[in-house]
Amino acid sequence: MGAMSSARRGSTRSGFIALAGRPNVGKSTLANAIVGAKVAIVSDKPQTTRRAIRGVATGPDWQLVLVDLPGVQRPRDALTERMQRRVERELADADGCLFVVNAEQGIGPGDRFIAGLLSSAPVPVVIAVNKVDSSDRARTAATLQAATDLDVADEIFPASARTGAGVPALVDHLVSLLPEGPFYFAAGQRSDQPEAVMLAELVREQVLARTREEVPHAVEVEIEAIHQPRADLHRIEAVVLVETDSQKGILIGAGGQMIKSIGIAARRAIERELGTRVHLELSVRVRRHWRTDERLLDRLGIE
Ligand SMILES: Nc1nc2c(ncn2[C@@H]2O[C@H](COP(=O)(O)OP(=O)(O)OP(=O)(O)O)[C@@H](O)[C@H]2O)c(=O)[nH]1
Ligand SMILES: [Mg+2]
Repeated sequence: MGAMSSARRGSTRSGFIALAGRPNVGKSTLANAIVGAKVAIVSDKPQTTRRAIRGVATGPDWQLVLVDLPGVQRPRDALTERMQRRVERELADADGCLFVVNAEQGIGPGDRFIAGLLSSAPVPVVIAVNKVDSSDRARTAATLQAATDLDVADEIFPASARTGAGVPALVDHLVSLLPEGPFYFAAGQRSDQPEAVMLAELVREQVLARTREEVPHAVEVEIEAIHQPRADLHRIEAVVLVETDSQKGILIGAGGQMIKSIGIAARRAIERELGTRVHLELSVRVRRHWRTDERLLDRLGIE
């Protein structure tokens, strides 16, 4: 008995919390806010996240692994089907689910669909009513009530991933849901993504910030080479894949202006990430129907 309680005193909590929610509600922004580092790219376009990304937040005696996931939607092609299957697998394996909704937009059919999926989940569900910074009091109060009426969550927290308001209370509660156990990741590690995928995502983020309509969904980025000729320099070759010649034209832009501005912004983001100077060589290649090419999706790590 005495031995057991002394073992407990030194014990740690750790586990996995999966993020669920419609596209664009701020799941990735919230994961970044909780981790305190950029582990997932963010954009104002829906369907930004394509892979399950583990973001790691570590405290003195706890480790919270957030599984950022694609927004839940109706499956359409091989890409979105893979994304949805991944969401279901990750939810089944997690210790809890953080269901994110939009305070200003309120609870709609898409949120009810997800609540239906989660009502049979064998793990505790917590709702974050996000974006309270862009919602007024009355709207936020109405969304909090509508979230309660979904009758799927044990706890509901108002939060702003953008300002950080409400995030500490949410983290405290999520930590309380974790089972006792050793850390899964080294204390300094923030993400499970391979370096090449993280760098490709930083390029894609700059494409998403500059394109509209169908283009953001048609773009994927692949890193073809990473060389480090000197300690303070990386040379990176990246290819932006698109599906049609007209998308290629849009990405190159008049006089090559568009690809140039994507390249400059992506190079800066990559320099911050790697902490060295970077030479980034970007090219744009048409790869028809990449979203239905199972072998390419495998190679891109979308599984
Ligand atoms: N005002 C405000 N905007 C936010 C907040 N959190 C996220 N956003 C914005 O909402 C948009 C979508 O954010 P993401 O984090 O990419 O959303 P997501 O849920 O991960 O989207 P998918 O990956 O497409 O499912 C971006 O423009 C964010 O800057 C917030 O707390 N307040
Ligand atoms: Mg996302």
